[in-house]
Amino acid sequence: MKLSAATAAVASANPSRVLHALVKTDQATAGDSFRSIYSACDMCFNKCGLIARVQDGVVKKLDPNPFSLKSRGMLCARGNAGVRQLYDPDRLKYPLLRKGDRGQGKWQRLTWDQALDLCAEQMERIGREYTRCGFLFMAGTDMQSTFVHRLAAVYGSYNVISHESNCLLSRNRAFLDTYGVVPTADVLNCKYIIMPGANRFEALVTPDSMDLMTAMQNGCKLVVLDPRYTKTAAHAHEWYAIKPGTDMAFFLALAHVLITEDLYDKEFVAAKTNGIEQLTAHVQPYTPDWAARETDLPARDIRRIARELAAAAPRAMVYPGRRSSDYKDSTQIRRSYAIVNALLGNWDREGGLIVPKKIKTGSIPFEEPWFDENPEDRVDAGRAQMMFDEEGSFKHTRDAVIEGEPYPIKGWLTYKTNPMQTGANRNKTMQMINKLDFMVSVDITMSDTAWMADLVLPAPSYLERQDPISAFLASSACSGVITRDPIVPAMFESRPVFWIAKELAKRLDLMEHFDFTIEEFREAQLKDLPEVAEALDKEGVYNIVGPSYGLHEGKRFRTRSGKIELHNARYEDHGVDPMPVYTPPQAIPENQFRIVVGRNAFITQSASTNNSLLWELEQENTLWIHPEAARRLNIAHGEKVKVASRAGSGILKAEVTEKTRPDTVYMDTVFGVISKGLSKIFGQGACIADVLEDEADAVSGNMAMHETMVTVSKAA
Ligand SMILES: Nc1nc2c(c(=O)[nH]1)N[C@H]1C(S)=C(S)[C@@H](COP(=O)(O)OP(=O)(O)OC[C@H]3O[C@@H](n4cnc5c(=O)[nH]c(N)nc54)[C@H](O)[C@@H]3O)O[C@H]1N2
Ligand SMILES: Nc1nc2c(c(=O)[nH]1)N[C@H]1C(S)=C(S)[C@@H](COP(=O)(O)OP(=O)(O)OC[C@H]3O[C@@H](n4cnc5c(=O)[nH]c(N)nc54)[C@H](O)[C@@H]3O)O[C@H]1N2
Ligand code: SF4
Ligand SMILES: [Mo]
Repeated sequence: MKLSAATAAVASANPSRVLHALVKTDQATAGDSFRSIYSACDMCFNKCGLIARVQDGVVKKLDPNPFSLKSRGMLCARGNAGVRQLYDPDRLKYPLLRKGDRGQGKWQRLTWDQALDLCAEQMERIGREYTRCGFLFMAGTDMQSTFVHRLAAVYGSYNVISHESNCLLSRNRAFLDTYGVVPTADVLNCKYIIMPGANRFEALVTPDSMDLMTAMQNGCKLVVLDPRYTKTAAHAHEWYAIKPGTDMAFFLALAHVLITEDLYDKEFVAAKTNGIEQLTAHVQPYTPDWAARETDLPARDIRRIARELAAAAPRAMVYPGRRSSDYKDSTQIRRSYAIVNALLGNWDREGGLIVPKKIKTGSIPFEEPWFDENPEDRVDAGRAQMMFDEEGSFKHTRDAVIEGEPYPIKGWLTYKTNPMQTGANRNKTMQMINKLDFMVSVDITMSDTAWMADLVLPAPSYLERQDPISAFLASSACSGVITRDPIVPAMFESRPVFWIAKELAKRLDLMEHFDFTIEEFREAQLKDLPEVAEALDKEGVYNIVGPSYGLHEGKRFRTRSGKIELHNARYEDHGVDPMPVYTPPQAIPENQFRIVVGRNAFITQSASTNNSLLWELEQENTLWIHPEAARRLNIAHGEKVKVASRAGSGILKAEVTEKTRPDTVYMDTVFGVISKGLSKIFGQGACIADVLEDEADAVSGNMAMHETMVTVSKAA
């Protein structure tokens, strides 16, 4: 805090000199064995800039890198706790082979040669017996995931999944199909933000989380829609505990008011959008009074908010949000956000939706070999109306593997992803795994997914790795480039996935595609970018400065009509409604609840509850239940309850709280682990993936995790 205050106070006088002095202060006083080394945090996907303070080869502390405009001198609680991820006694130390039944936890230590030979043999055999597409690759978000994708491509499988179909694909689908590109939000310069189903003060996204604070200090109004009273709701000017699954009704009603009261940006809409006539007719029935009945928001507030938004436009927005793995019609829900934004005319304007510049890095190209015997398409093809080919769908792939249709999948490699906790319906993930001949998992700890694998390979943490260069997009003139060099050497026998992929390629006769070092890869990436290389060296980050709005002026939108698609004719070709049509969410049966997913500021998805520093903040999860509901069920605060759905059940303590609607319950992720390798949290709380049913967004195939109804009862 002191550092950032001092930084802010003096940076304007002579930014560079002052910051360099701050970065180096400790080094001057601490002696020769002390080093300050730049890196990028990896406790979540934000890649905040950091400086590691190292004494005698030991990482003592992680500080924010004040040069990083994206993270603005911030390193959150999880970022600070990264030291304990590095020195976690639960780290995987050497390759392990399963002995005994799956999930029994009996392992045999292997040498790397034994482990890689076995893995390559299985890949070769499965490729031969089931075609190359019989092997599935799944990599989480990481700067080295590109090498897993490369291995899959040269091996010859197009069955590759990223984490995105459990995260934000339907949001991307909706905005891409409206604007031809997925924009970011210029939160910093905005004056009126509606934030539906996003939680920027707990689910941190840099710079948006910090920019929202600054914008609010500068007078920006924040309206939050969330069935839960989150920290973001607590700081908002207005919070509405909207009925889950009804946001589209609210936004269609906003569009109704903006159009019928002539409040929308007519000049902008005439020049840049397609389909205002159709939209005008379409939203006629969607009145605020109608929406009030659907959403539980008062009609007069819906009208007032529409008028206030219009008055603040174009510095007014519906925040596009992040995770959209929630409903079966999430693409259409997010389309309704995109359409209201278009009516406000905030596109490419200060305080609106923007598309910042991104640095184009080079690469070492490769050619994908052709395998005649491979099937026509991905295994999940055709299971959603408009799936992204490169991302696929975890939900649909898992179904396909269980069914063995349209063809069998028998091998699975997971890297830095933990679907046993993050894929809804854990029973189905187990069924999927039981269909496989061979599963290999690359992780830093014995995650629940690694626990189920045949072969577990230990990876170094982000503080021990050399990564490629990564160009990232962020809003408000702070996109940039960052990289990682090892702060300390890789511990134990851990090896980066680049090395693993290369060793497998060697054994599979594919070495021509991996004949380079990471240094050479980085050189290729930065070949035409000497200024980036220099900035990374001097300041640990390259920031793109200058305004990030007004960049699209005069350009054609990359959509069929060349304009913003209020009405999307391409959707009709795919059997998708060209404008969002509201269907009420399934009714909650009597004495049941809807369960929703969310985050707090000190847990990252499935990856940080066992961290000894963060564990001090939360040692088990609880079930949030409203006092009215608890009274009806005779459940006391702190009492153990059973939460059960058609998918499965869990037992955990009740947290009786007004922070959730009477018809909605909630629990944090990553407890109720099955892995005994996670020693701090094993045996604590319950696993929400056990309870969540696995519906999918019809258009994108994104997992839909908020469609589950549960019963809650006293645990026997
Ligand atoms: N601390 C922390 N920060 C993170 C992450 C993390 O794990 N931990 N993960 C990062 C990642 S990968 C992502 S994708 C982002 C996620 O960022 P967000 O999408 O902002 O985060 P979630 O917590 O998933 O927010 C969803 C919110 O929607 C609410 N909700 C549920 N149903 C409805 C509904 O029908 N309508 C409305 N209006 N609201 C609803 C939930 O109660 C929840 O509070 O966060 C990123 N930042
Ligand atoms: N129940 C539930 N499900 C969810 C969500 C939720 O909040 N709750 N959120 C959804 C969202 S938005 C997302 S983005 C996805 C994310 O889901 P995943 O892609 O599964 O990502 P994480 O949960 O972060 O899991 C990361 C895994 O990588 C390991 N790991 C961490 N660092 C390293 C490393 O440096 N190297 C290697 N090899 N492994 C490492 C961790 O131990 C962990 O097992 O989950 C989705 N599913
Ligand atoms: S938000 Fe926190 S955990 Fe995520 S990268 Fe930034 S500092 Fe690390
Ligand atoms: Mo995510």
